[in-house]
Amino acid sequence: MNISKEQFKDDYQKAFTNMYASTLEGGSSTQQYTALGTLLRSYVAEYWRDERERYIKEGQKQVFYFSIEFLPGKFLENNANNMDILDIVEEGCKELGLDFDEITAAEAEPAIGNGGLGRLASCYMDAGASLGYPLHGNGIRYRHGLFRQKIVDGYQAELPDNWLRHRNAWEVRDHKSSVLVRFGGNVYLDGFHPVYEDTDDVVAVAYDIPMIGYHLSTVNTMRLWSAEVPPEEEEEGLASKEKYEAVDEITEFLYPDDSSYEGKLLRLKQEYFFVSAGIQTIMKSFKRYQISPKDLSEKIAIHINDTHPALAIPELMRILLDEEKLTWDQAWEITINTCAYTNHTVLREAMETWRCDMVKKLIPRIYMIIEEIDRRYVEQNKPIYGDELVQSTRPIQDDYLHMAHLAIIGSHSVNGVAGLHSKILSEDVLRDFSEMTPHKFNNKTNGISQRRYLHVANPELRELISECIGEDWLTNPASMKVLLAYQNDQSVLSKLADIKHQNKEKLAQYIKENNGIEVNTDAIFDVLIKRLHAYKRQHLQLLHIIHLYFYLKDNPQADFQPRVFIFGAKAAPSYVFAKDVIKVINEVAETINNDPDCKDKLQVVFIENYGAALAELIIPAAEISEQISLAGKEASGTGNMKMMLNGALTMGTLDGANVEINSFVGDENMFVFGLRKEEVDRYNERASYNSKDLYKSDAKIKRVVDSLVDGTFPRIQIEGQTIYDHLITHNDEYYALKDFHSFVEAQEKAAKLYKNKDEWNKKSLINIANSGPFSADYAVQRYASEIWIAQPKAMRTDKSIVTSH
Ligand code: 475
Repeated sequence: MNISKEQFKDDYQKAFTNMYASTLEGGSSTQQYTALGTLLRSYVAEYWRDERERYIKEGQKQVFYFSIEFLPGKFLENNANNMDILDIVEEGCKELGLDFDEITAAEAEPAIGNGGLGRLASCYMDAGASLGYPLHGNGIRYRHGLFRQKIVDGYQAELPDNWLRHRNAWEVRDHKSSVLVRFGGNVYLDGFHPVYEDTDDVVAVAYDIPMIGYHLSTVNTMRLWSAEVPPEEEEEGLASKEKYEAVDEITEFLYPDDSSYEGKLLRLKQEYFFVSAGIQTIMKSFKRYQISPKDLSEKIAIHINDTHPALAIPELMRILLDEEKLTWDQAWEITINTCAYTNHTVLREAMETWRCDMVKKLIPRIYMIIEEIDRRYVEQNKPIYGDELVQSTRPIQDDYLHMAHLAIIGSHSVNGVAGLHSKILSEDVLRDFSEMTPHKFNNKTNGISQRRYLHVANPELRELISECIGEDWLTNPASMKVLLAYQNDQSVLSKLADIKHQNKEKLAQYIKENNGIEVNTDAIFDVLIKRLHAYKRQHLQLLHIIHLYFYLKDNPQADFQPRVFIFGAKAAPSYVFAKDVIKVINEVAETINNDPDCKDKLQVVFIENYGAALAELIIPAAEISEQISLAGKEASGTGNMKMMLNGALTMGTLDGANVEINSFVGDENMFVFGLRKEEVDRYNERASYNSKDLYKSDAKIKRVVDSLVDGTFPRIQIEGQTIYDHLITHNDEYYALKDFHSFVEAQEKAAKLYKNKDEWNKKSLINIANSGPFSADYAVQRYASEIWIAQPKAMRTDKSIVTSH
């Protein structure tokens, strides 16, 4: 958008005074942020409204991305960047005597997602709007996001995250779009008409956040629902204290489990709540514009992000049957053609199943419909596919509802999130389904926002790339490949190294302030940031660090490549192994960081409260990107793409999207180690891996593992035993010991390479140049053209929008 700096400054001062009846300079940084966010939102408000109306007027197909989690990260800088006014805002603030960094720091991060799944949804929102697709989010406005992590005595402590304390400058409460969601009670059919008795009603209130595309291509909506007591009940004094509490609870907090699942009633309530609100709203708007429900699948697509929103399928059926009075067959065909499902994990513990009696009691009409889906599924498919296949794939089995089965049966598309993952789905985890309906199965490798993770997070690198290859790559990331022409250009490589060094300095400053550790910024910054989970194998890195520590103790004079190991990870509060790994990392860090033999050579830092905001500080400083899950377990990973984009070299197994990264950059530009997926399968099939034997016969491994329990790290308590037991007593489920030597070797190779700065920088540049295909823009285009069958709008050529300012 076009706005002068003077105009902006004037607007900002006025906006502040309107809001707080005081002067901008005297405000707190939180107030300054809130006024600024509100002002920027007001700049796009009319355009946002116009775009919503245009979508309806033009009858363009709309896509609704249903996700129980989003992880948008902070909005301010990203939105200003997409509005092309980041410079003006930054300079304007400076001229007004304000500290822009403090203002951005004051923004509370909406931690309404756990990790990869939620962040992916937000990258897709950004890409959708940037490309001009009508792609809207539908989710939950949790009043408390994921807990804040504090490290106390080396242990993780969980504190509440009250991110809405100072209100959210970007959201608009739209109470007129409220809908009623019904729980409980009795339902019976009067003919074909359902009669509800004694239901417990909840109002879903919409909070809309603008999703602002790059160069303001379009503004879409992320709609988050909040639960409230129905106003009628309130006005007539019918709502008890218990009712208020029960309603409040629905959107009170986000379940803090990543890639795992617990069959809690409240979670099921959350799932139906946001799905029902979203589907009802979509259908209502159709009625308003007199679109026939029979045309539904030509006008909208509903995307089911993992199984959590799979109740969208029976909810859509409910409305088509009970309210639109379609026949079952008509409704079912429309539903399948409208819905598509993405799977994000193959871990057994993450597969949702619900006890049928629970579903029946909470949402009786929906359960009736699911039973009918199940009955017809068996009836229609048994004669074609035989009993065995049908029994293994039906939604209801042994009194449990299998959400993935429901999602697959009720969708026209099922996709995994990286090549290997999609292959595992169709050949193994979901093989029976893919045998029956192979046409539904496809792959959509994940993508990331290069705008957030490069343009905004690493502006110096963005500049350098543009200096070299012009600006085309900003909207056409694949053309970053042109950078390859500079792989031997010493001046470019040395600028690249300088930028990395500056980013390391910035991170080092943060570490100094928050951890009290002065890290050596000439050392390799080796980064492992992601949720803590045994399959992601943070404990393998821990074993590696202990190995290096022993090496340094044994050889204090050795020529050792200095390294700073950086961890960031939250553990689910009830996940004992994960929490114990955090404690042990912190205690190993304590010992190593205080040992003079390790000074400036080996340092270990655990950054507290890792999340979307900190990622933007850490990723630009990363030199080694650790992606060390056991092959076959990590569906895709997206941190791997973000760090590659910022010039880190991947240290990885051939898992998830590492496989694709490897196919782009080749073995010589990353460090591949560890068992291949087929090898893991073979060990598992034959049960031929015995970690205890390996431990006993391998002195190096034994020494490292023993150090967890023998007092080498004096402040480790029982937590060392937990890891020891996992590795030795319980046979090392994720093959950390089996992969240990291969990992150490790859790490030695990296250390050696780092000594040759030119070579390292060249490989870093090659990684950046090859990261274009991982842009979320391409991923969204593939979803749009192959699954949603949706078109982007014709792009405007001018970049101005009209505001009343
Ligand atoms: C994968 N979360 C990454 C990322 O596709 C992948 C599951 C159950 C309950 C709560 N959260 C979950 C996930 O399964 C999840 O985050 N999966 C992740 O999705 C995006 O890149 O490999 O682990």
